[in-house]
Amino acid sequence: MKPKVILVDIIPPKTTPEESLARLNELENLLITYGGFVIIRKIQKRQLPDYKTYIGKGKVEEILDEAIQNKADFIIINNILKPQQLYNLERVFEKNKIEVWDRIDLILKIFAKHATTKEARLQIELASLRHLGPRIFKMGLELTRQAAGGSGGTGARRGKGETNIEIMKRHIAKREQKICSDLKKIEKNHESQRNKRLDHGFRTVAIVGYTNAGKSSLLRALTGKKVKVEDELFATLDSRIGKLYLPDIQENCLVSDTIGFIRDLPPDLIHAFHSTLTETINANLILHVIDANDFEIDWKIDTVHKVLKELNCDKKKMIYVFNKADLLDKDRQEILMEKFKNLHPIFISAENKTNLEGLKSIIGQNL
Ligand SMILES: Nc1nc2c(ncn2[C@@H]2O[C@H](COP(=O)(O)OP(=O)(O)OP(=O)(O)O)[C@@H](O)[C@H]2O)c(=O)[nH]1
Ligand SMILES: [Mg+2]
Repeated sequence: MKPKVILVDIIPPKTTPEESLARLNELENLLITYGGFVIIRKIQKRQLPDYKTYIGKGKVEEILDEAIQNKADFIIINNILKPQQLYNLERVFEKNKIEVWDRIDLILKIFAKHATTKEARLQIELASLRHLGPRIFKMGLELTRQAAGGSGGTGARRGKGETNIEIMKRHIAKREQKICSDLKKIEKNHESQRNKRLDHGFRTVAIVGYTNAGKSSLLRALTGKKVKVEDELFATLDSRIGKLYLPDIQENCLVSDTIGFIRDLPPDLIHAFHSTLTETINANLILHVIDANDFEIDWKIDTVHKVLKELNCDKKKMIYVFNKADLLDKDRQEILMEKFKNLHPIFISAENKTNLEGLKSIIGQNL
């Protein structure tokens, strides 16, 4: 049976109703991708999150009551919490066997579910360790306090607790090191493959974009490469490469697809995926695929820019590919053309293979 979930979003008071709805809808889509079922959606407007529990105290009580009444399995907070805040919340809900996740926990669980390659699995484990790590230390601290037995604890017992934390820390650090060195090896392997391709004189084009924009569909439409296309967030977690002939310049180039980007990805998480993103980082040209039919288009474009900046790719040549044009009526397409005219958008449909010839020409010109 699918887990029953309460979604909670803490937003600044000035957030518009549309924006707050879009934020929760996206979280709900993430949850559906994971395989959960929303029973209640909660929003709290706050200038600053509560430093102890992120959600305000009264709201925590209210959510706990409703969670018990509705037999929720877990609650997900649509923000990035500090380890201490998550830990404090977990302590409120654990008595009723209700788990507390933040946005990153949910994304990591989806990643873990979709990971098929060794590389993806290692990267996710690394990201999880970095995200969970501090929370594990907090648990260690709690153990120490318990071991010390409150104010009357003896030095010897306290010492034992501290040792536990040290052991945990060392264990995590060791595992991180091992994962990083395994990933380096995989990256080396990618590099030698890339060098071989360069020896063949191929130039490279990387497809990037917000998750679910149609990146894999575009790779498939352009190169015939059989890749997974799903109406799910984060369907792709690895990188795939296909060959594309460009008639204008009578040359083959290589096109790569990669993991989708999303709002509020902490840099740590992006860097954990470095190995997968190497094709993007090294590409000669970037195709930024945008779901043109999405009303959240503005901040999704901004999000992709931010992630590219994080990867030092923001100075690369970029083509803005407005995909899913088959879903737009003429008026809307004209509005978008005008609104985004300084991005020089090209409208295509990866699904209907519309205007792919035009796109190939532009790729040729820009290479
Ligand atoms: N109508 C329409 N749907 C499209 C088009 N291109 C892709 N889609 C649909 O959009 C959804 C996402 O497509 P994908 O190609 O998997 O998107 P992606 O960007 O690779 O997504 P992730 O790998 O999950 O980040 C699928 O349901 C596709 O069928 C298009 O041109 N028109
Ligand atoms: Mg994909």
